[in-house]
Amino acid sequence: MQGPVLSIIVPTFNERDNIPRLVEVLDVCLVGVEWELIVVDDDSPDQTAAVVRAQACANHRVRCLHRIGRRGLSSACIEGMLSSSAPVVAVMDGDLQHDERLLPDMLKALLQGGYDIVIGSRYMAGGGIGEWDGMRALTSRWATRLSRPLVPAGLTDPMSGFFAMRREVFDRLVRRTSGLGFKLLLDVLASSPQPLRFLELPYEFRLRQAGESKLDSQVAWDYVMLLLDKSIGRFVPVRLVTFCLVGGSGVLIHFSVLWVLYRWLAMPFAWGQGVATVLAMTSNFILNNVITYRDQRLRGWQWLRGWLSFVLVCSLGAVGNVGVASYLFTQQFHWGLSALAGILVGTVWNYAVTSSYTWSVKAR
Ligand SMILES: Nc1nc2c(ncn2[C@@H]2O[C@H](COP(=O)(O)OP(=O)(O)O)[C@@H](O)[C@H]2O)c(=O)[nH]1
Ligand SMILES: [Mg+2]
Repeated sequence: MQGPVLSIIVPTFNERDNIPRLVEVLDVCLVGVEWELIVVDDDSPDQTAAVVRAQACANHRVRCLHRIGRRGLSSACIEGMLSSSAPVVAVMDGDLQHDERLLPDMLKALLQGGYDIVIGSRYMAGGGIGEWDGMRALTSRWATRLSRPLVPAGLTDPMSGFFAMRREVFDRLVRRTSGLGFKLLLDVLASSPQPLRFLELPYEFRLRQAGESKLDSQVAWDYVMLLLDKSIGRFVPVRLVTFCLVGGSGVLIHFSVLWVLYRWLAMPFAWGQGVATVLAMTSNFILNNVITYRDQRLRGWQWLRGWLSFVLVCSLGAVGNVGVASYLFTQQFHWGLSALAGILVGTVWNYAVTSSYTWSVKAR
């Protein structure tokens, strides 16, 4: 029996009530096509994965990729695509908001050649955003505007979550993707070594069938990180940039605390300096936990363990900082330059070590 020609990758988080209907509509619109549905579920508490597996028992076209301890729409889709062998891969939401009837046309356009990627567009003639409220429509328009420098000219909907592409195109760019957040299409377009030849097909964004949207402030933050990664990420890791900004805020906190304790309350300098150091480190840890490493935020006991390791690592960083600066100073370097070199070494150490010990960032 021939393998699938079209793999439809559907990321899910708490979509159990949408799955049976999703399989039904795909079955209807893809008659005559060798297709498969790969649902990538991030261990949804509502047992979406179990519902998908139950469907898979009755339908050989369905399978489930169950990820544990992970979250993220884009990375889920990327891993789903990597698990498929079909010459065409499509990405679609699991809540039936995307119009599956576009899939046959997407497949046809890609198999005939001439296009690398076919995108379902809500913003071209014939498409629509359905019943979004004013705020959501405005946010989407702004997000689209921000993405302009990173996507091919003429594209109407770079924020679309519904698209299909040829597998070899995906294989060429997958190692360059950021895999951050919600906007995989933007990631794909900006990661391609050559501009992708695209076709857009209009569709009307439908109302969610069951369950709730997962769009929240985290998604907005992930989007900012994706834009930064795609623009300056080639030169410097985005996390390092936010880590340094947080470090800058720590210096302000340090001086404010020291001012209060030493100048106002007349505490001995060494004591004031010690308290200021611990408070600044704690504030840096809290901010890095919610900003730099938001996608793997530590909570509960993990938070305490993380704080301890952060303070330990940064204390060693401070020793290195002072050591390097003092050494350079004895070698007749300018005092400012020596201090700067010390800060640089300390920061890079803190960043590198806390990224693997405090937050243990995965390879991608
Ligand atoms: N695997 C996975 N899927 C997700 C995650 N967040 C959202 N999704 C799925 O991505 C699709 C789009 O999400 P949705 O909340 O509907 O976004 P909206 O349509 O922009 O409101 C849905 O199928 C969600 O279940 C996630 O962290 N992991
Ligand atoms: Mg949705």
